[in-house]
Amino acid sequence: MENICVDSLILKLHDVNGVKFGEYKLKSGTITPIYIDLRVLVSYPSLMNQLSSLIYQRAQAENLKFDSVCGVPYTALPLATIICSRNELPMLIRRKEAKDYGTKRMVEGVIRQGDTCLIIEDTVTTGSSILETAEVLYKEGLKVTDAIVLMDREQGGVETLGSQGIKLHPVISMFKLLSVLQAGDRISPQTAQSVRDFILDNNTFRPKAENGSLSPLAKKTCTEQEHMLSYGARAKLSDIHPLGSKLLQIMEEKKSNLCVSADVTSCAKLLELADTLGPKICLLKTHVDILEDFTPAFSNALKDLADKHNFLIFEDRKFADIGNTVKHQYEGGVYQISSWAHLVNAHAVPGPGVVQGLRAAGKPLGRACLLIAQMSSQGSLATGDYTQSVLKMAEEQSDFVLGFICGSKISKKPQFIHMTPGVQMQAGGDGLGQQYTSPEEVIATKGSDVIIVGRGILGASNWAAAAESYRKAGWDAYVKRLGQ
Ligand code: 5BU
Repeated sequence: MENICVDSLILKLHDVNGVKFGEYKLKSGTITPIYIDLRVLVSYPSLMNQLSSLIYQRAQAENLKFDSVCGVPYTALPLATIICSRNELPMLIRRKEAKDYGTKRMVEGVIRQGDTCLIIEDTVTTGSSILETAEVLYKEGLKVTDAIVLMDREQGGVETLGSQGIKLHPVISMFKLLSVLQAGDRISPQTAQSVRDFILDNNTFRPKAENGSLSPLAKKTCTEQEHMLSYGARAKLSDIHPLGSKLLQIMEEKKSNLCVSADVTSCAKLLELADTLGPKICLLKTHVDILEDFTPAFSNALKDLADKHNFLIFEDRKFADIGNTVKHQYEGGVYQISSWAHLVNAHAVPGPGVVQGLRAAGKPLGRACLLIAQMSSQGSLATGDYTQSVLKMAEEQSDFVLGFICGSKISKKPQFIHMTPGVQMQAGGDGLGQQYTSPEEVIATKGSDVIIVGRGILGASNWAAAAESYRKAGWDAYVKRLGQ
């Protein structure tokens, strides 16, 4: 199967003006900030071929069963033609107007009653063009169970067609398109946001309240869609913490959502680990107080490795005292944590003062903290209402809190980064309360952003190979989540 990169095709669609931003009037009279016009594709044969392959791959991936293919006239007609020609599939052509002489047929090609026809479309807004084509095919005695659309504007087409018995399979969603164009610096975060708002407010299927705004239920679905933004797009959100932005950029660049928990007891071992695994990770987590031979020189060497391999350092200190005390613990003592750790974490038990104390020492240095909203250990008390209160505390101090330690996504704000410890390829535990979940489950199912792995890697004979398999598993799960 051809290896087609969807992101690069999206950028090409933008290059050829297939996607435009501005103010455009739709058939319905509505002004839209984004206009998708794929009629230009016929002038770009190589792009046309690649997009056709992408559409057909979708049909294969979904294991669709059909006897013929029909493209919605006119733009999808050449796409359907290429697919049928390359894969030797029978095609049907729907006429827009019946001929006023000869056979007066509305559909050209050989029709066998009861056959299933797959519809191909270039862009879907409400799904009405696909329905029109399906009606014509029904009249000829054909069945239509599935349709594939290259670009789904996510304004209710899937739901509308679904309610009529046609399953619509979008190849590129509007949210994916915006996220790639924003990450590629083709559009500003503001433009992307205004298009998202427009799409969400102009969904023909979602119920609207009497005042015309979306119902709370619909809003919930919308913010969930927002969280499906890529790491790169989230890095560019306007009100994200600068360090959160930096971390997300590193993740996107290195294709890594892996944080290694460097739980070793000698400085030399830790530095060796950081140098070996540096290229594979976005974050290195330390427990500085388990080192037997800590010296300030060690922290300088670690900072150099972080610069060399482009990762951030996270000291898993779990501060849990009144603000004044944590400030001293953070910047003073033997370890002077704030001088070398980009990130630290804290329990919310003491109340907001713990963040205030950390902020006093860390903010001038550009640092940030994570709040512990849930723990991976069995019988943890950080659940339910406690977790919700932590979320609230983070929202109120988002100038210094950039995310959470948690088991699954707890905030819908894409600015917050979720990190999950207790990760190993195999489920199970360590006999001392630790409970393990797989990278796939943590990222794709539970919606967290970063996997924190200690013994899963440190216990392997080849650290680099083990780290690579965790990096790949975490990244594959993220790609899967984006495509969902
Ligand atoms: P492991 O070897 O992958 O089990 O190491 C997990 C690391 O994450 C270890 O350093 C713990 O202290 C840390 N951790 C955790 O396991 N669970 C939690 O809820 C928190 C931190 Br918070």
